[in-house]
This record gives sequence, C-alpha cells and structure tokens, in this order.
Amino acid sequence: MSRLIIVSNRVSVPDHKGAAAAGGLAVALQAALAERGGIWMGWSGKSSGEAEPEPLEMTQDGNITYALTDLTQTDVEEYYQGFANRVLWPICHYRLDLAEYARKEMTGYFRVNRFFAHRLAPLIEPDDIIWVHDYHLIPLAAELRQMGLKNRIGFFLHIPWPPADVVRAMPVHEEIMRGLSSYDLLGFQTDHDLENFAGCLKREGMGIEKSPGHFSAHGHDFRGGAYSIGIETAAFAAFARKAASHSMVHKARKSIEGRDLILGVDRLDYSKGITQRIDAFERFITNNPAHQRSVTYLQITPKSRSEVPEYEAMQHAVAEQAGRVNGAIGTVDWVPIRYINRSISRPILAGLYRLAKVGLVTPLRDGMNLVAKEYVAAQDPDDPGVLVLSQFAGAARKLHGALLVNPYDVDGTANALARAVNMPLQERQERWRGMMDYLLEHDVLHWCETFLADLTAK
Ligand code: ADQ
Repeated sequence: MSRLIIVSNRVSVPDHKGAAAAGGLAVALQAALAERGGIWMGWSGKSSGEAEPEPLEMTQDGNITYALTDLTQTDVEEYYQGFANRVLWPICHYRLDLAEYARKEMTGYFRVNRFFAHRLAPLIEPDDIIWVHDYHLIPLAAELRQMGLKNRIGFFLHIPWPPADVVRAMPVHEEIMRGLSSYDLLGFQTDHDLENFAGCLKREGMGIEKSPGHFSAHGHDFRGGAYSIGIETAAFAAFARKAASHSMVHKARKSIEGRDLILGVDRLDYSKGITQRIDAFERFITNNPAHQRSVTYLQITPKSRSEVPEYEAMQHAVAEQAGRVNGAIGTVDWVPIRYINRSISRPILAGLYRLAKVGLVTPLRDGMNLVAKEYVAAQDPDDPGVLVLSQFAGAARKLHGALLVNPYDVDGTANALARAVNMPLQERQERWRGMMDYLLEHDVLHWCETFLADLTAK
C-alpha cells in the first residue's frame, strides 16, 4: 500500500487526549495515515520573521510524521487572512458583496502555495499518494506538477463550490480553475457543488466533462465526485449517552427548568445565518405567544477569525441583536436567548445536543455542516429531538428527516420551529431513525475510505 501524504492549512497534531478532544475529521485522517504510514503537513499557526524559513518542525507519532512550517507575518496577512478568508471564503459562500480583492493578497496566496510545494517536495517519494485539503491550497498540485512530480494527487473542498457567474467575479478565477484541474481527483461535498464545477469548466471554455465525473481540461484528464463528509457517528452517540451524568449537562438541564431547549451551535461566521436565526426565533415567539416561557434558545458560538474585519463586526451585531430580542420579548422571569461565545468540550456538547428538543441549524450556505449530523447522532432513540435544517447546507442533500427551511424566509423558519416543538413522538422517531441509519453507514471513516479508494483506483 502506498504511503499517504496529507496537506492542509492547519494540522491536528495528536495530544493523546483521545477522540473526544480531536474531532471526527482529525480522527479519520489519522486512521488513514496510521494504516498506510505517512506525513501530515501544514502551517504551524505561528508567524516568523521575514528571513530564511526555519526548518520544518517534525513530530513523529508511530508511523505518522507531522511536518509543520511557520509562515511570515506578511504571508499570514496575504494568504490566510487575505485571499483565503476575504476572497475565496465569501465567494464560495455566494457572498460577492463581502469579497475584498487586492492584487497583493492574490499574489501572496499563490506565493505561499509555491512555498508549501517547495517545503513538501523533498519529503515525497515516487509512489506516495497526496491528499490536499481545502480552499487555502487549491494551487498546490499545479505547483508540484511544475516541479516535475508525477504522484497521484487528490483534493477535497470542505466548503461549497458556487456556480460559474459567482466564480467569475473573482479576478483570478482562471488560475483557480486551472489549479483545481491539476488534481487527479477532485472531491466536493455534494452533487450540486460538483455540477457547479462542471458548469464553470464549460462556461470558461476550459474543458469538458467527457462522461459523468470524468473531465478533461488544459490537456489533463481527471475525475470529480461528491463525497459527503460524515462524523464519527457511533462514538458521538456513545458520548451523548454518557453525557447525561456529566455535571455541566446536569446543571444545564436544571437551569432550563423544564422548558424545551432550542440549540444553535456554530462558529461565529456570516455564512451560518445567526442573525436571521435570531429573527426567526423572535418571530416564532411573537406568532406563538403560548410558547412564551416554555422554551429557551441557547446559541453557542465561539469567536473565529477575529482578525478579519467582517468577523469582528459580526461579533458585535449578534451580541447586540440577542440583547435586543431578550429586551423585547423577555419577561421578569424568562430570558429567551442565552448567547455564549465559547468553545465547549465535545462530550459536553454531545450532552447539550441530547438535551435539546430542537437542533436549529440554519446556515445561509454551508459545505456540509457537521453540527446537523452531530445533533442527530446525539439523540435519545426513545425520545429524539427535531432537526430544523437549512436547505442550503450540504447536509440537507441527505438528511431527509429534518424539517428543511429557507433561512432567508424568517416566517418559514418560525413556522418550522413551531412544528418542531409540537411534533408528536412517533413522527420524531420515524424522522430520526432514517437519518441515524444514514449517518451510521456514511460516517467519517466511510468518507475517507471512499475518497482514498477512488484516488488510488487505476
Ligand atoms: P465549519 O464551518 O467549521 O467546517 P461545521 O461543519 O459545522 O462547520 O463544523 C464545526 C465543528 O466545530 C463541529 O464539529 C462542531 O461540533 C464544532 N463546534 C462548533 N461550535 C463549537 C463550540 N462552541 N464548541 C466546541 N465545538 C464546536 C467546514 C465547512 C463545513 C464542513 C466542515 C467539514 O464550512 O461546511 O461541514 O468544514 O468538512
């Protein structure tokens, strides 16, 4: 079996606290690496001076080598905070209005990809297979090919891929499309993202889809597929079962005083639709006064990317909005919204999911959305809660038992909330069973194995 090399912007170096601390994606990638032996390379998260780069920071764990590189402060600003998070992220989430193009940052993005290629190339052996992750590193294969590497290289995009008209708003869209076309296998979260990619190739006149999932562009033949990422379903369900006895979960249960818990869990990001969700909750209460005091909405939202201006602005907007709604609909003995800006350990998170009568997951656009899957996995089969899910999350393509909503439609989401809190047990069980069966079969290991099987297939 060939060795595996994984490259991603950030790397999960194990701290040996077990799966609970690591999260499903890291666990699955580490399992794939352990099976084949290999290397996981990425940015250390640190910035260094502009002088000669320090040698790679290597950590050995069994047959896996973790190789981390520092970047300069300029690199971090241009590649990561700049082009990756202020152009590719908004564009891929259909937010043309938020994309900030600057030539300097685009150049920095391609420069850092070349730097990654030069640091990685000496570690690569001829029959290694290489798996690159996410939008930070789209040009990496093209750079490695430029250096003469013939290895099989796959790419998985964790975020959505938008239609041609959106992609074409990006000044360097041709280079980005050429970068994607340099891989041997391109993995997208859903069939819709794959269709959008095929549409972009066609619209650009860059290439053709010779047969479903088989492309030819720039003189290179490659494949593309939809590989929906999963979670560690069985392990997560086990955390949730155990979590009932966790003191924090116990305290949370006591503090809601018998009310139904509606739960939202998201990184603080404009793609997650948090402000629209708070509006929908307020509308639900004003349209259904009988539910005043009978529900508590808990929104757990750790800060992310605070160095990017749009995120900082959002932090203020959400906090203000939650305060305003509490002021408007709260009563002396009822605080409708609890808003928390912190990360929560996975076992406690699993316990809170299980406690919640409704999982409210309403991104405006999301590659997959693992929170939706975790919420389902954490439910008590005898008394499962209801998932209210945005039709614009990749997860909606397969989680047919959810109540699907359009997050831009505040009344529609408010109505779905009312339906969720009133749903009879039998309907909740039927909806949940179908989703859970799907998630048990399509877990994160299945995702990882399917992608790697296709990447290594002749
Ligand atoms: P994200 O945008 O980060 O991921 P998501 O898929 O929901 O979104 O994953 C978030 C993860 O963070 C979940 O595992 C969740 O449990 C965890 N998390 C969120 N809030 C937390 C908190 N307060 N405390 C602790 N943990 C918390 C990107 C894409 C997604 C895609 C994933 C994986 O944007 O669309 O599903 O990658 O491919």
